[in-house]
Amino acid sequence: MKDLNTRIYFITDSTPYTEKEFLSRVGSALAGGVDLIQLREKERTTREYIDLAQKVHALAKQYNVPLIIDDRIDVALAAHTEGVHLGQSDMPVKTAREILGDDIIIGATAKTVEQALEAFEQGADYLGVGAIYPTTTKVKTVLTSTQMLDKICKAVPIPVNAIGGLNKDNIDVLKGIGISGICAVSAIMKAPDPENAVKELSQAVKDKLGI
Ligand code: TZP
Ligand code: MG
Repeated sequence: MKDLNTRIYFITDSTPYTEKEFLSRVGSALAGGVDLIQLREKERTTREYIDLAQKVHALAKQYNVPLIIDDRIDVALAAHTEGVHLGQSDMPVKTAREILGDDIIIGATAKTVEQALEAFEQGADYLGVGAIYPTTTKVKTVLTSTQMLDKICKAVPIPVNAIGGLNKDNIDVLKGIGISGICAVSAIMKAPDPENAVKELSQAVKDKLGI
């Protein structure tokens, strides 16, 4: 199993920003101390996705933060990023692992214990589970209960992160569940000051969840 810190996992959304503003916000979040970052692009061409991945990777490297690419193993390979995140309709974890080898981080989305076990058995390094709350971020998802999150944490030995509508003021519901961290898009991306938002979120995770 990899030595992977998923405590504050920042997932980006570049849609409302110019590239300059987006990269500035990503840099600010990195300065705030995120542990893991995911570039999540749904509309860009392959070439644009690779180009942005290279730019975000250069930033993330300055902070020694691994960069995960959403959905696309070709983009992850092209930009030499540390990992890839695969949803239930993306390439199967098993296939991605065969192509990418053992060293690249592969994350997977799971909403049931069966999906969690399958992803783990196929070689996933961490799981994202949610949405815990309704989200304003563009995503095809359904709500996942904290009971299911708890069951998934107990079923697999790899890090499990909660995702969906999470912010510093509403994470109490996760208390006592064996998550390794939380994923956040809006709470960081849309904050007036992403650096400060990460610091506050990190403090809340420590105070309220003890992780
Ligand atoms: N998967 C489940 S919810 C979600 C994803 C990608 C979006 C989370 O975004 P936010 O803004 O933190 O609610
Ligand atoms: Mg996906």
